[in-house]
Amino acid sequence: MNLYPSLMCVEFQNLKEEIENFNQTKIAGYHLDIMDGNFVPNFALGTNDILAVRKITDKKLDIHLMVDNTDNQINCFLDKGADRISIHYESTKHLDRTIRLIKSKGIEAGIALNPSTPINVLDEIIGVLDFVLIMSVNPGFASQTYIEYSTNKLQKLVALRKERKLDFDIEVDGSMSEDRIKLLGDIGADSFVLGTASLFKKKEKYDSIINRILNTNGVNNI
Ligand code: S6P
Ligand code: MG
Repeated sequence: MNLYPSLMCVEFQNLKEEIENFNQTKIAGYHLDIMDGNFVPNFALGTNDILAVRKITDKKLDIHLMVDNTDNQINCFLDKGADRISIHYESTKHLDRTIRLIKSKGIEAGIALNPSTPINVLDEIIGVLDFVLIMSVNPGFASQTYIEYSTNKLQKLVALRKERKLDFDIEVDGSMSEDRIKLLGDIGADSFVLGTASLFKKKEKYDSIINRILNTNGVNNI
């Protein structure tokens, strides 16, 4: 199980301190939401933010691009220290080309799906992907309500992975409470974005929350 706190939810005046704190925990890395004000009705993070975070952690950087016309924008993100980049199915005309370009740089490549986008749009390209990101809220904002049909969508994706004998990682992003992580982890999701639902609205230390999530989900190397 891989946990990625969303840096969009961190108080930015404390960013360095927060990352130094998270660096001591068993998270897999950081989730960075890049928003352009077009693909989603909000702005968040940019290329310099990725560079800055890269300087203060060795953990993975999981970049979630919510920008229009990813084919044209992708070059801005290939040399910033990302370990994983997801691009939205709905954002681009040439998914295959852009996914292969990301992979050619040694970066894990994933496709993110908006809640209403069915998984069958991945039918042809699925074998090329390192991961699929299921959005369980409409992208653009933290602190939203979980969209219930995302659970069924995850079940379909897990079944497809089994049927095709593939091993891509499945990440879920949006309103991931501790209970929901358990439920979705049992179904077969591997990676989870931690935001207000699981981490930032709690008064507890991050380390305790992260250890509890890993423990509850049978990850015993803590
Ligand atoms: C939303 C973004 C997400 C949020 C995350 C926050 O557009 O892609 O990564 O940062 O969902 O978590 P929560 O628990 O507040 O939904
Ligand atoms: Mg995200």
